[in-house]
Amino acid sequence: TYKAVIFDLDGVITDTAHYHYLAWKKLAEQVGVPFDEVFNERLKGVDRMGSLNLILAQGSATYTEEEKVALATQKNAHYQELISTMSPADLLPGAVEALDSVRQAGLKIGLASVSRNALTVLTSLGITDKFDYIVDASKIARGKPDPEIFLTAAERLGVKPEECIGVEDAVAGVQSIKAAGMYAVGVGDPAVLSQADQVIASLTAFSIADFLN
Ligand code: B16
Ligand code: MG
Repeated sequence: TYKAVIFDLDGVITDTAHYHYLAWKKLAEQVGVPFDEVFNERLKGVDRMGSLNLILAQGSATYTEEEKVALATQKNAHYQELISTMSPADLLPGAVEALDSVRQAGLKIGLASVSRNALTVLTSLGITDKFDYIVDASKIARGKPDPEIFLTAAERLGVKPEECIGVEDAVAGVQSIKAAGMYAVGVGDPAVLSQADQVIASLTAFSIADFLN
């Protein structure tokens, strides 16, 4: 029996994934490395410094730790500018309905986002109080694909990993859910998210009834 659903934020509940893409693209152009939507898939669900390292590895230049922190800070400033006008209108189709249906079915709801901007985004979307527990980057040591973030959410919700359903749009995120021993619902392209137990195109197709017995 499933007792909780743990949602990713970026790319599942709202399309900040696109804003991350735009901010990284600007940075990639600035440092002169190639960057496109295909490469961007590899950054989804990966934390800020991890993403920067993947981008810089596309070029031959080397950077000091200090220079890297400056670049990451610059990307984040641009990202924050892009998300500053977000509102409930930026909720992806089916997101609120999915959260409310899980609540109605009596299951707990967790959030597992490696974004340090997660709380700001949730506040702008007006959905912070829909979650029983929120795990963001400040609460964990290892990002996705490590299972730590999903395992922490389960533990704080008071449920076992095998009683959880994880919902993710990123390859690294699906890997994190599976490594945690949970059922993985992928949101997006089945070819990209082949490691998920089930793939849906968007949360409008999420049906908690399928998991109840
Ligand atoms: P920040 P999620 C992740 O959020 C994004 O998918 C990923 O692209 C981003 O680099 C990461 O957050 C860090 O975000 O720079 O705001 O700390 O998908 O786990 O909700
Ligand atoms: Mg995501």
